[in-house]
Amino acid sequence: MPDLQKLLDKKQHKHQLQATMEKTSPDNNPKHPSLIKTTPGFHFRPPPPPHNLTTFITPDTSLFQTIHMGAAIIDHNLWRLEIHGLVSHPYTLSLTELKALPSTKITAFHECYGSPLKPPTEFVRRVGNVTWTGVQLAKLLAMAEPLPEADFIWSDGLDSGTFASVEADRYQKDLPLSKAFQDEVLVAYEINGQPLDVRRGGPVRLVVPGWFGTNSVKWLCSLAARKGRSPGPFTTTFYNELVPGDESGKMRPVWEVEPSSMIVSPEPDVVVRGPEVRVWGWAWSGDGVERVEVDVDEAGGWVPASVIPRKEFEWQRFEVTLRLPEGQHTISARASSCQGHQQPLRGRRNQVHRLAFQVF
Ligand SMILES: Nc1nc2c(c(=O)[nH]1)N[C@H]1C(S)=C(S)[C@@H](COP(=O)(O)O)O[C@H]1N2
Ligand SMILES: [Mo]
Repeated sequence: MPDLQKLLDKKQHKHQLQATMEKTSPDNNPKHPSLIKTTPGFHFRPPPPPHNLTTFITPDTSLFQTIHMGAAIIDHNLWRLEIHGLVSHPYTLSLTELKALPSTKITAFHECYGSPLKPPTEFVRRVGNVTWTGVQLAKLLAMAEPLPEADFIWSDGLDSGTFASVEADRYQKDLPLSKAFQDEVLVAYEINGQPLDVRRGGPVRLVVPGWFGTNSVKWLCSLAARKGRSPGPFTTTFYNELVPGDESGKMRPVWEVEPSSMIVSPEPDVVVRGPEVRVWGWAWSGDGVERVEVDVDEAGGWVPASVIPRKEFEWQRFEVTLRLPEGQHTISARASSCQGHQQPLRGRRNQVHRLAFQVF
């Protein structure tokens, strides 16, 4: 293993064209000394309804969970992270060594794409907002010095089993080098200041802010620099989608999160005192939300809400006070992102959130 601190202090990493020999290659080997067992079976814990997600930071107990094949139970003393593949300096870190490296915190929304078995035409609001602590992936990769031909980082989770009748001996995802080297991407060991528990992916997981949860590999054990995309089921069979609006049937990976929003208050079906009604909620997008508008009774008269600008990758609070006459009303919220993408009104996983309530 190279001298970690010395390598970390290096301002730039040189690409060395020398051929490298990998010490070990644990790829596609479900047997790993630290793996005690994988509890078999799909597990999904739904999030609370939007009107119960009132806090800026979502407590771990209110954050949804998605597990495809089963949760990996890991011996923390035997756990190792291997950084290898097309790199000049492959190395391995223990948990103690990882935690001794300079750490970073990032607050980010965390959103599940939804079932990869269904077309993304119905709304999905599996989302929360949490603070992660860990080491920047870019720092770990810089120490290994990826070779020029590497263009993806393949990341492996220690869970294995079957999902939708497809067997896998690892949960493997990939990130293009351009995203892997962004400051926000962490090899994380804490959520909201607490160690990651088993179902959260402990002891260590990847966190890819701005991208769908599926890319944030839990029970992380391997980061490999490779040429090309991973051939595993979670990057080929699952988690690719038709480019919305493209007629030619072009596909794209499930990567960056599209703009979305949800109304936290008023909650559906309540009776509130008018005529002034305060509407507020959360909005998020991989590229940040620039604008949120609220519509009353589907009349298309979109009223701008105030939106808190984004600092990191957190969800953004929006708020507007409407003057509403007595009676039943339907409101919708629509977010537009910094790159000019807008939430669709219908027929898509990130379609606008619409709800009805009564004013007296
Ligand atoms: N190893 C592994 N990582 C995984 C998964 C998994 O099944 N196995 N599920 C992914 C999906 S689809 C999502 S949305 C997030 C969910 O993270 P959470 O359960 O901590 O909310 O983890 C991702 N990382
Ligand atoms: Mo997900």
